[in-house]
Amino acid sequence: QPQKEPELPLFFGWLLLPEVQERIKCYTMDFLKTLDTLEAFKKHLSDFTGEAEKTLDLEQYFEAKGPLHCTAKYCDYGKAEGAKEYAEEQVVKESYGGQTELSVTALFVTPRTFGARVALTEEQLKLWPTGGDTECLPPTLTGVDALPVGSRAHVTLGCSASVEPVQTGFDLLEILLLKQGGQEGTTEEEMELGTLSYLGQGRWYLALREAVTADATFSSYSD
Ligand code: ACK
Repeated sequence: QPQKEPELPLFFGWLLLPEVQERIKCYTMDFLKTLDTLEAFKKHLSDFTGEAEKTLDLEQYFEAKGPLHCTAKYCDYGKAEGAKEYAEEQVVKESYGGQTELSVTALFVTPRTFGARVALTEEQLKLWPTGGDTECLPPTLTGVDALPVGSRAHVTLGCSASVEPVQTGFDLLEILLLKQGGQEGTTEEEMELGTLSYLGQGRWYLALREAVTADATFSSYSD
């Protein structure tokens, strides 16, 4: 009788502890509320709405999807390339179920997604898959190789209607490329939480003055 292969999850990643999810949701919703009221944001409102609409409720605009987490390896139940190899890595097995602290260093908003940038530690980067930053990128997103490893690490906080959460990582990479390319925010504004920049086409980036920490468990998730 052949041994049944262990089943692979939708993804491996760092899942925020339930009480931490609540805290992060409140914190990030407060940011959306504030952003909504800024004159600078209102000036570029048509990036998000039709020309006719004069108001927007960002909290309604983004829909939360599933538990808050930072994806390490997307496996798609074994259909994604390298899923099995990743699951078999020693460091993955050893780290599985362990608790760690994620450091959120920025929040970003685009017409498609709302996310939190995560700065992975050296330890956490050992769980970042080879090629994780460039996996399944849209062809328009070029130059990602030049960004530091782990640049794509994020927590999806919400997506607009009919947008899939995989988009959040793309939006973050695009923003980081723009910033690296020297396109500083056309608008920069000091907020209580940090420096807010506008990078055109509805892309907003808030570099937090102080990183927000979030306790998480390295584990896997299946729908
Ligand atoms: O917000 P995320 O990181 O983006 O969390 C979800 C999670 O897997 C479950 O869907 C992420 N995801 C989906 N497709 C991919 C992909 N091709 N490469 C990397 N991450 C992906 C999605």
